[in-house]
Amino acid sequence: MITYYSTEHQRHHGVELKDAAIKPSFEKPGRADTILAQVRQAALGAVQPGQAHDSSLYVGAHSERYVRFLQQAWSDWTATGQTHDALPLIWPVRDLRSDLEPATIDGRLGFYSMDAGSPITAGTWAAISASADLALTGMATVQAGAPAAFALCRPPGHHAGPEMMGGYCYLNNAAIAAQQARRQGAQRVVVLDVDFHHGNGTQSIFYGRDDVLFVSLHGDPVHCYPYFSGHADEIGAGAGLGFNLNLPLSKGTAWPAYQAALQVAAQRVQAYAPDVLVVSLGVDTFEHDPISHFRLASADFVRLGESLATWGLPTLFVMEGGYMVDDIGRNVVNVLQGFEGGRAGAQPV
Ligand code: FKS
Ligand code: ZN
Repeated sequence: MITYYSTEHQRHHGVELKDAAIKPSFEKPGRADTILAQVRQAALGAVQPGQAHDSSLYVGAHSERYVRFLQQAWSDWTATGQTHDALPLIWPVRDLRSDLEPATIDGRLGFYSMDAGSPITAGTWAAISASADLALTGMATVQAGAPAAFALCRPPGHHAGPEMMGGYCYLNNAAIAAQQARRQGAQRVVVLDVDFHHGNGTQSIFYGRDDVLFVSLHGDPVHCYPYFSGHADEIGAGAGLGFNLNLPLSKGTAWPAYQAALQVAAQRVQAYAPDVLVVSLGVDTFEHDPISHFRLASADFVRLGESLATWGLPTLFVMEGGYMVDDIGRNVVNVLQGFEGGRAGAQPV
C-alpha cells in the first residue's frame, strides 16, 4: 500500500490550554514522524509525496469564505502587531449572533471555531493544505484502481466542519477526499470514523446528504470530547435522514464490544453498497493513549484492519488522532497490515 507523506506538517506545531497553562499541543510533529518510521520499518510499501491541489477543491466540504479565512488568518493576525500563535477566545454560542461574519481577526477566530484547540501559527496554512492534498492524492490513487492507500495526514481533520476549526483540526481531510470521490464519479461514498473522538465535523458536512454515509465508533459524548455531538439519535436530516450512524461506546470499551459495534457498522455499510470507503483512522482507542478511554491492545488494531478488509471496498485510510507517540506508529501499521493480510480472503459487501 502506498503511503502519502509530506514534510510540510512540521511547519505546524501549536499550543493548547491545559492545567491553566499554555503547553505544546498533544498533536505534535513527532506523531507523524513516528508513524512514518514504522511504515518504513515494516516495509508497508512506497512512501510518496502528495500532489499540490488547488484550494478550490477544499470547497464543498468547506465553504469558500472559511477556506479563505484559514488561508489569510496568519497574515490578518500579524497585521495587528501580534507575533505569537493566534487562539480564539470568544464563540457565538446560544443567544449570541452567529449569522454575521466579524471584520476583525479576533472575532473571526471565534466565528470560525468550536474551541481553542486549533491555534493559527505561521506554518499552519502550509501544513493543513499539504495535509488535505495528501488525502486528495490518496483518493486519486484509489479511484485509479489501487485497492487501498494511506494518507499520512497531519494536522488531522475530522472535527473541522463546513465553517469550523477545532480539536487540532482545520481542513477536514477525509471529507475533502470523500467529496472529491463524488466529483470524480463515485455514486456513494462511506466515511467510517474509528478515531476515539466523534468526527463531528465530518458528520456536519454530510448531515443533509444521502450520497455520503457517515458511520462513527467513538467514546460516548456524555463523557467524552467533543461533548456536543456524537449521540446515537443524530441520524441525518432532510435528504440525509438515515445516512448518519453514530455508535457511541462507553469508557473502557475493549475489543469484544468494539468488534460488535464494528459489525453493526458493517451491516449498515453493506446495505448502502458504496463505491469507495474512506477510513478516518485514529489510533487513540489504544489502551495507553494519554487523552482517551478505550482499551484496544496493539494486536486489536490488526483485527480492525482485517475486519475492514472483509468489506471488500477500495479504501483510503486518512490519519486522524493517536497520542501515545511511542506506540502510535506500530498501531497504525497494524491496521494497514491487517487490512492487506485480510484482503486475501475478502468477500465483497
Ligand atoms: C480532554 C481534552 C480534549 C481535545 C481532544 C481533540 C482530539 C482530536 C482528535 C483528532 F483526530 F482530531 F486529532 N482535547 N481532556 O484525536 O480527535
Ligand atoms: Zn481523537
